[in-house]
Parts: sequence; structure tokens; C-alpha cells
Amino acid sequence: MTPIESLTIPDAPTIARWRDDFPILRTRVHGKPLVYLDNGATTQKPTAVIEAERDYYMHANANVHRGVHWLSQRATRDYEGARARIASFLNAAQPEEIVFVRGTTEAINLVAQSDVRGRIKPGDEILISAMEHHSNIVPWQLVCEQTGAQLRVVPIDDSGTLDFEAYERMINARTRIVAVTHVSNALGTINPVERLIDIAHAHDVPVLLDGAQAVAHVPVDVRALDCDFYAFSGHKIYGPTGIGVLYAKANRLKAMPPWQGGGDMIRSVTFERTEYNDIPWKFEAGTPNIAGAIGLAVALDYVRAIGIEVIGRHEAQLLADATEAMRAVPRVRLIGTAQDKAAIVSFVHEDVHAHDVGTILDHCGVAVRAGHHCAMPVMQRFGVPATVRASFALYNTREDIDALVAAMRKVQEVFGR
Ligand code: 7TS
Repeated sequence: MTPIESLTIPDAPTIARWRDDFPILRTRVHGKPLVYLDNGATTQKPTAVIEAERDYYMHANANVHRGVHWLSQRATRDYEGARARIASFLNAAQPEEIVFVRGTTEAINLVAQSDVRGRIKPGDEILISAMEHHSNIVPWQLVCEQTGAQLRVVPIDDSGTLDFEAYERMINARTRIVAVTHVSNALGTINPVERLIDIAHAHDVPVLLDGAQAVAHVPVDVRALDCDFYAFSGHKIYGPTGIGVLYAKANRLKAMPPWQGGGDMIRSVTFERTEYNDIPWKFEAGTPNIAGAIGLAVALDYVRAIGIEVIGRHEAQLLADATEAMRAVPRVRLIGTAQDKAAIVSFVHEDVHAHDVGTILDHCGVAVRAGHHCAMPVMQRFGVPATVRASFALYNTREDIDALVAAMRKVQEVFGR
């Protein structure tokens, strides 16, 4: 991989060209130009992705894996081709390690129910962290309720950094899985996933990484990481909603029982006995989101063409600039100040509730998320009901940060003491 230092920061004309790829960025809201800083919730889509979905329905729509006719064969080729491109993006060993799901949430539920539930006993443990999104908490709580296993939570410090020593202490012979986020959606923390995986594997414990906030911002090589499972959502990496990926090592997928039953996941069915399909189709019951899979592959091609390291470099600059700018805003306190961070700036105003801040920002055309970010335990850890979160993507600019800061001045005017 090219060292990040050797890459130049993309210049303004380059970013302007990227922005042109995203038609929605020309929208005006409340009479002002849209400043879209809610990329942690979902990213906008480039024309290439929108066109790919349109093209599929215009010229290639048919069901997959079951038609002798030309269109069905074409749809199957495009759908399976998308799987191969996604495998290549993640550097998976083979396309069969890519299971199409609705998103990160479904991927984690699949692993919880199919892989973990069957091999976990009362008194066994599931290890997560204190910075998880609800979708990497609740599926494990369900497994615990179903089996009598125990959920254990690795704490984080005041900067939002994982307590690595606590992690080393807490993993033990009863741990059946480690499930941690690669990047925190509420704090921006990038976890030291290589080290976490090394230690888990030394204990023979498989690791699931929640890549929802990572895959669009940091390079992900599942083979270099040696993670057992990697989950992400298409819509957070410039792709469509309703499509996501569970990467899993082939031998794990082979050993896992199906999760949902139905068409396409079988080889043969009688009332006495059903033989299941090979991986990954064993986990893809029913007609899949064909257009979504194709759109996601195009989104990943788009990211690859720009280069994830180039995007990372640009976003690192945005993070540095936004952090400095927000630190200078009176009465604002940043929540999440880890050393290693993705471009997410979460903050509270000491006198104004996050929802009120969000509303004023919206009136200024600035879209942010205000709330608990589906990470209520993170809010509890920091003793706040909610934060305002500005989360950046490749098309954001220094001007977007200036607009955010100007809108914060408006907050001060309206609510300030
Ligand atoms: N994991 C993390 C770390 C997330 O940030 C999200 C969504 C999910 C899982 C769930 O992804 P889904 O596509 O299955 O819904 N996070 C956010 C957010 O921060 N604001 O809105 C959704």
C-alpha cells in the first residue's frame, strides 16, 4: 500500500469534480445551499450508482439463478459479477466469502444466530466494546437471552479510546466471540483492530468487525486483518440502501447452518429432507436485492477509482480543520477525542440541547445528526443525553466547515447567554 504521507491532498478543483458526481449536492434547503454533514447516517450517491440501478431496471431486470432465458442469465451474471468485485475490494480470498444482506444490522444478526447461537452455552461470554452501535449490542443480547450466555463490555476512556488492557484482561477461555466496531459512529474512534484480532486469535476466539463506519474511510483488507467476519452497509459507502455485505471466511460459512429458509438457499427439497445450497447462497434465501448488489459494486468501483487512501487523506484534513474550528466555538465541547479518529466530530453545546442545535443548523442549510446515534451507552458513558454529529465524506470541503461554524454562531445568537 502507498504510504499516506506520500500522497498529496486532493486540491479544490479535484474535490469540485468529485462534487459534480453527486447531483443531490446541488440541492438548496431553506433557500440555502445544502451542506451535507450527515454521512455517518448515510452517504449521497454518485451518478454512476444511480445510473447503474436505472440501467439494471431498464435493460437487465430478471430474477437470478433460476431462468434459462437470456435476461435471467444476464441478471445472474451481473449479480454474481458484483459479488466478485466486492470480494476483490475487500481482498477476500474468494467471492463465495461475500454474503449479500440488507446491511450491517442483518449481517451481525446472521452471525449471532447462525454462527454463535449454536455453539454458545450458559456461562460462556460474548465480548463487545462500550462504543458499539445498537446493532452490535442487541443481537448479542438476544443470543444471551436465548442461551444463558453473558455479554461483557470492554470500557473506553474519556477520549473515547478502547481500554486495551481491560480487553486483554477480559478475554478468556469462556469467550466465544469478540464483536467490535472498526470505527465508532458516535465518537469517530478508529480501533486498533489488528491487535484486537491477534489477541483474540491467540485465545482461539473469532472476531467480527462492524465496518459500517470504516469501509468508506479507511483501507480494509480482510485477509491482511485476518478477521473472521466483516460487516458493512452499502449506503454508507456511496451505494444503495437495502444492500450490505457479510464477509466471512469460507470455512466458517461452510460450518454455519442456514439462518433463513426459502427459495435459492436449497439444492433439493422434499417434505422429509432438504439439502442446502453451497455458500454463499445457503445464506441468501429468497429473491435478493439484485439492483442493490450491482449498485454497490459500482459504488466500490467509484471509491477504488479515486483511491481510499486519497479519500482518507482528504478526510483527515477535514477532521483536523473541523476539530480546530469547533474547539474555537464558545461553549462547545467535543465528545470523542481519540488519537486515531475518522472524520466524525461529535459535540455538545453546554447551554443548548443537541436537537435545538440541529434545528438551527438545518435552517442554515447544514445537515447534521443530533441525538444518541443509536449508541445510547456511549451517551451514558459521557453523561450527555445526545450529541450533535458532523460526519464527513469525500465531497465535503473547507467551505462546509465554515458553514457549520457560521451556523454555530447563529445558535449562540438565538440561544446563547
Ligand atoms: N454499526 C455502526 C457502527 C453504524 O454506524 C451503523 C449505522 C450500523 C452498524 C447499522 O447500519 P445499518 O445500515 O444496518 O443501519 N449508523 C448510523 C448512524 O450513525 N446514524 O444513522 C445510522
